[in-house]
Amino acid sequence: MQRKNRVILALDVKSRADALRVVEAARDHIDAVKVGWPLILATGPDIISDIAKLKDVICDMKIADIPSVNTLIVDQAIRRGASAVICHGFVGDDSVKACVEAAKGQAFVVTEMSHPGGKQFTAPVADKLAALARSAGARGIVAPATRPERIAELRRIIGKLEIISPGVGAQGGKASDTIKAGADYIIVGRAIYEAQDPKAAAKALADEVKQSI
Ligand code: 3DU
Repeated sequence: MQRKNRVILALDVKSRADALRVVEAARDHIDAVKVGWPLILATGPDIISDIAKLKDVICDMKIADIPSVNTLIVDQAIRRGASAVICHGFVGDDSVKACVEAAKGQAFVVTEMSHPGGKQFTAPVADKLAALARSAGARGIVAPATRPERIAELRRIIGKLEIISPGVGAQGGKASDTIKAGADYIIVGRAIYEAQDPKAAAKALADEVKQSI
C-alpha cells in the first residue's frame, strides 16, 4: 500500500459489478481497498484476487479465532492476493501472533471500535490491545475516526506503527480531524460507494487529507 492519498476504500457493496464500478471510479484517489464479509459472501472469495489486480487489498475479516485457525484464514487471504489482513486482539497474543506471522507482518489489530457500542467493551481495553499489536509485531492498528482524541492517545502507545481509521463520513468522523490526530490513513465506505459520484467523493476526501497535513 503506497502512502499517497491516505484513503482506504471500504468496499461493502453487494455485487461484483458494483465493486468493480466503484474501484474503477475511485482508484486514482485511494491507496487500498478494504474487502470484508459483505462483499466476499455476496460474490465469492475470487473477488479478492479480482480487486487485487486493480489496487492493494486489505482483507477485513476481523479474524478472532484460535491461533491454528487464524493461520489458516490468513493463508487463504494472502494466497488470494490480499496485501494485509485485519484481526481482533481480544483473542490474545498467541492468536494475534499467528496472524502476524502468516501475513509476514502485514496485519492490523482492531483496538477501540468506531461505532457507539465500541465504547462498551473495546474502549476499556483499547490501550492494552494497542500495546499487544506492538509487541506482536503487527503493522498497525485500527482506531476510531469518531473519537480523534483516542487516535492521539493510542499513537503514544504504538509509536511508529500505522493507524488506519474508520468512521469518517457516514459514522460522523471528519477526514481532517482524523489525520491531524495522527492517523496514517482514513477508511471510508458509504461516503464513497453510496455517493452519486464516487470518484468526486474520493477526490474530495483525498484533498481534505492533503490540506490537513
Ligand atoms: O462507516 P463506513 O461505511 O465508512 O464503513 C466503515 C468500514 O470500516 C466498514 O467496512 C467497517 O467494517 C469498518 N470498521 C468500522 O467501521 C469500525 C471499526 O472499529 C473497524 C472497522
